[in-house]
Amino acid sequence: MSGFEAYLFDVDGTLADTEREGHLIAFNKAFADAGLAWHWSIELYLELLTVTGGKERMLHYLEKYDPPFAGGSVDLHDYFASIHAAKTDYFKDLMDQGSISLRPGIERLLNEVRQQKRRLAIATTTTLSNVIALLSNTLGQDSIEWFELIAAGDVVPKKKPAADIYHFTLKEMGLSAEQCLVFEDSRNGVLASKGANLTTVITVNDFTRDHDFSGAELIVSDLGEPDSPMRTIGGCRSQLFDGVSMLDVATLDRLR
Ligand code: XBP
Ligand code: MG
Repeated sequence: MSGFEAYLFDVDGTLADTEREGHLIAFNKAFADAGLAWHWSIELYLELLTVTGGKERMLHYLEKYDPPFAGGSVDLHDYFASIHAAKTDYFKDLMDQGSISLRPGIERLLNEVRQQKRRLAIATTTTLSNVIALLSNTLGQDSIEWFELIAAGDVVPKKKPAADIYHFTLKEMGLSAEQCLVFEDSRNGVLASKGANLTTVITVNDFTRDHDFSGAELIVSDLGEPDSPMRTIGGCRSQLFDGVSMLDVATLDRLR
């Protein structure tokens, strides 16, 4: 095959803008339920997002902003697990309410990739049930089967920016890095994908547009739609996309 055999998608910030209207709200609801005076503002959450993984993020927050609690007698691992489970339930509720839609071009590209018999997978730091909730509520229950693999959350020892989740995905799918194309949205994401020597397309969002995406082959506003052109922002091979207003399989194969 001359083009990419497999398309690997990150979830949060890439498939959909899930952080502000999903995860942040869910975290604050779970904190309130636990009687904690922790309320994460958007500004604080922007900083906390540098730490991937909800449980890891909560520990980072405590160690930095509430050291006495962090150093106290509570078994933080179990404590965070219970809060994170509540947060995940709230995230599902928000997805079930239809509060989040897919980013421009995602559904179009997923359908084209399937029509062209290319392989699909997800490689994400988020919890698996969050992925299921997002896909079910945006593309329908059957869409979960579109992805040969949904590599998520704690399935690997080290989360992004470590490359573990991408190495795991390549191994599980029996693919080489050259055969795959990655879609990400953040610095942690591009560090992880490039750590596995994967060709990477970045679609920026409000939370990540100022990140350092060094190493990404292509950086764009989004994937574009016929009636809503994308903007090319940069990337070491962006010159291949001069005049391109929408990313589809044929244009993306230029990166192969
Ligand atoms: C983004 C993350 C996740 C979410 C929260 O994942 O870092 O931790 O912010 O989800 P990605 P959890 O961009 O790799 O999809 O609370 O389930 O971790
Ligand atoms: Mg992301």
